[in-house]
Amino acid sequence: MSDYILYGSQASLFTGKVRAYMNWKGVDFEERAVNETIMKTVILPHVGWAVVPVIQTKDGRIIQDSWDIMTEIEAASPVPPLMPDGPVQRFASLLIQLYGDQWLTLPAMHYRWNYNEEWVLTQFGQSAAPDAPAEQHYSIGKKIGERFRAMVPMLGVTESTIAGIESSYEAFLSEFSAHLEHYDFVFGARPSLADFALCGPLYAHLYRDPASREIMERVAPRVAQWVRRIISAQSNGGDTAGLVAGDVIPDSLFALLRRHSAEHLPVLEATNDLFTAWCETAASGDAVPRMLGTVPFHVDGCDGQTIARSFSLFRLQAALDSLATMSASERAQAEAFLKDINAQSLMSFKLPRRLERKNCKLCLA
Ligand SMILES: N[C@@H](CCC(=O)N[C@@H](CS)C(=O)NCC(=O)O)C(=O)O
Repeated sequence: MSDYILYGSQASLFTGKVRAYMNWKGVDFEERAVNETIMKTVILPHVGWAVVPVIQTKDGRIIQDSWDIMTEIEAASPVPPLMPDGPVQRFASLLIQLYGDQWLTLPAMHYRWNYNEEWVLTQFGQSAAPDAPAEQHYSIGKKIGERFRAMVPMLGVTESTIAGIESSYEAFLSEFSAHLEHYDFVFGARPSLADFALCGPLYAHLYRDPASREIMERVAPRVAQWVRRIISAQSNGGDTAGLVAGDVIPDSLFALLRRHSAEHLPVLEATNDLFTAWCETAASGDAVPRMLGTVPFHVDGCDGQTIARSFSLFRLQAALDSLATMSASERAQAEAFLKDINAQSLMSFKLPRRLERKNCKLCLA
């Protein structure tokens, strides 16, 4: 038996993130495509809702959440490390994880559902019921896909924001491409967390879905090459190639990180205000709602409303925690970096209460 079973699906953003990481890490795992039986016998009883990716360890533990999965595997097999050694690069990695997991989901969902719907529904059907006749795959997939499709307007992808989401995504592609002129990966010559976090949306949706791949290949062929590089990266037990020395954040990353700050920080601040109001009547241990309401957002000249996701604050908390453990000189270096990416407000960003995960649910600590 393998050390890990990865339950996921080819079309899943977060499975794409975890699979690329596990391949690079070289852990012994077997991937199983989630079908109704796995959903009923493994995922629903242990996790509580229909979600992937999930891993099962050799001793039978079930773990959900891509970052928890990575943390588990890092503890069991620390070499080569997923995280950079330098505290500022580690902090920046967690910010980029916030970007990949919680904000690039807008273009990822927009292009999937507005350009690739029929294709992806057939994929869902094939993956969940490979033995069903081919002509049934679309209708099987349609049932599975309905709730994901319903997320698109909730995320704020509407007639009034699509132009901004598309121009921002294309600008992001150009900015990442400019970085990749100098480096093979986000922080240098080998992959680290930031690459795997970007791989979720950029591979599983924006490269793999055919109409989206055409856009990526046309606008930023270098990003498509990076996608192929990250999904096939193998550390062979000891990726010795280096990250940028001196704990420096390459300035070729600033343009895309400034984009993230401009678009996502106001959403995070507004989400934190809703969380603060919710906390007023909540007690320690209470489950935090996945959606706290809706908040305004602005993207390349377009205005919309997006759901305020408590999980975004949880990912932000991980980055703020890493900032909090820095020495004074490291903090000064982090502050200079945050100034460069117009995110200096993060130096004093405070969640009203700590968030933690218990039994796969977000709770008040
Ligand atoms: N925070 C989770 C998010 C996982 C997630 O959103 N997975 C998607 C598929 S890529 C899903 O199953 N969503 C269903 C849901 O969240 O209800 C992680 O990082 O693993």
